[in-house]
Amino acid sequence: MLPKRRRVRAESPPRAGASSAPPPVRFPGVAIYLAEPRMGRSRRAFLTRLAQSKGFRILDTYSSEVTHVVMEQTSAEEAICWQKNMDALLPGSPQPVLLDISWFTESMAAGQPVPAEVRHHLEVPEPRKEPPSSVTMPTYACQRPTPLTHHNTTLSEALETLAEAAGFEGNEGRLLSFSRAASVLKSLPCPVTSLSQLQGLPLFGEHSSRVIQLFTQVFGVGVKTANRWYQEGLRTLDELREQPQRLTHQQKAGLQYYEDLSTPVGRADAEALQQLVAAAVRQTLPGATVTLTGGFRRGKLEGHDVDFLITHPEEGQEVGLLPRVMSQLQRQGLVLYHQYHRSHLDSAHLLRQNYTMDAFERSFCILCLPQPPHAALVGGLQPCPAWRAVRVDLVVTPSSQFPFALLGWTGSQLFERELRRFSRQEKGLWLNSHGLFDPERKTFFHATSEEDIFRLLGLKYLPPEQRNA
Ligand code: DCP
Ligand code: MG
Repeated sequence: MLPKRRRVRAESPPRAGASSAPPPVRFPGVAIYLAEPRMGRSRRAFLTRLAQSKGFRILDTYSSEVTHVVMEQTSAEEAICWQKNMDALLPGSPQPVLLDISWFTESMAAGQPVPAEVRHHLEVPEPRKEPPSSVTMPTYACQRPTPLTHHNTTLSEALETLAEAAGFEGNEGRLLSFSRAASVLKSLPCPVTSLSQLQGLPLFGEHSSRVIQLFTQVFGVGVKTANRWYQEGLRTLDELREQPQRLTHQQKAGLQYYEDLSTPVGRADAEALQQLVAAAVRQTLPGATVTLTGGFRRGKLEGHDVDFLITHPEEGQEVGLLPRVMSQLQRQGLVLYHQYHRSHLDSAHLLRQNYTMDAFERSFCILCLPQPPHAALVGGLQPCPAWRAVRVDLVVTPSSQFPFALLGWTGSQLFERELRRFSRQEKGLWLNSHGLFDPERKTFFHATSEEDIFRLLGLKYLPPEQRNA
């Protein structure tokens, strides 16, 4: 996950402008990495120059070449934790010895590497007994658990911001690299302790990306449209409101309910919506079921919308269901906006690989969710709002495709991408929200659960809470 830029820098001498190159390496079998957490950058630079002057090879970046890691004022536990993270970032690399600074100073005094004795070692024996699988990081996010709460929130959020910025610049490659790097951090068993591991990441933050970001927060506005508006001189949402002729129906609704739609939806609201939708669905077609998917199924407490999957155990019963459900919700006064997409369930769609949308019957809507009166505010000065607007996606699937749709709509988005990439590259199979296809035999696989699909792909089952890649 370390960016190229940092690797390049690592090859330059430790002090820019140093007048002479370091003396030749006298001990080619020893490559030392000075781990920074407790050392500080200037001391590390000083020790680097000292060691180089004596013919030691010091690596500025941690890599598979490192044979000796030296730490200062670091406990054995911290050292092991650091090592686990490094192993996860460089899976399969040989393990260097973890040594206290005393080994380094004695070696400097001796003018050569002294034998590493027990008193120099930082390792504690227990973690060494763990099976190797606990410290390796499989390549694909679908091969490793990614919990919702993890040890590296600050760093993963920073990387996700960079991913988002790359997305705004239209740079899909960088967006994916940053998203994958953030996801690796989420899977690490311990916190990353040295920020220097993330040095060299390009920064952003120009005015244009902020405005474009603001516009894309309006429901129905993508990066291209936001960018065009910026080029045309628009800068604020009020300026947009003054130009309704520019806006589609969807964008008008997005602006009208902007405040509510930019306020996260809580789990209680998602559950209340499930009740409303399930009642409308049952009333329209007895026996039909409504499943909460998306981030809430992965255990998130908040989301930008609420995603539901609707099906009926008897295949075919679900056809044409959604318009009737929408009419029912409309009669109850719950629909503020909706956009209906009829199903395109023909085989050509089922085989499409790089689709951005699946072919299910679907409704993008903004629903009006009645809010329970807030006890603390009753009789108070502030009237509590009687309702709030919520973005809701309703998707209908035939029961034979339900497990694939459930897997596809549970996310996270990166997890889905990785799952499809894994299927294609490692198994030669095409996966989407409709099915799993073998292009050689030209056959679809049958599955009755998500577990079946993981099995068909040769993957260990990961429950939704571990798909927060
Ligand atoms: N999905 C996908 N590809 C898309 C759109 C959606 O794979 N182009 C899947 C993955 C998502 C899920 O559908 O996790 C739901 O989409 P959301 O955009 O609602 O994402 P989340 O529910 O995960 O996030 P949030 O909590 O912000 O709603
Ligand atoms: Mg969602």
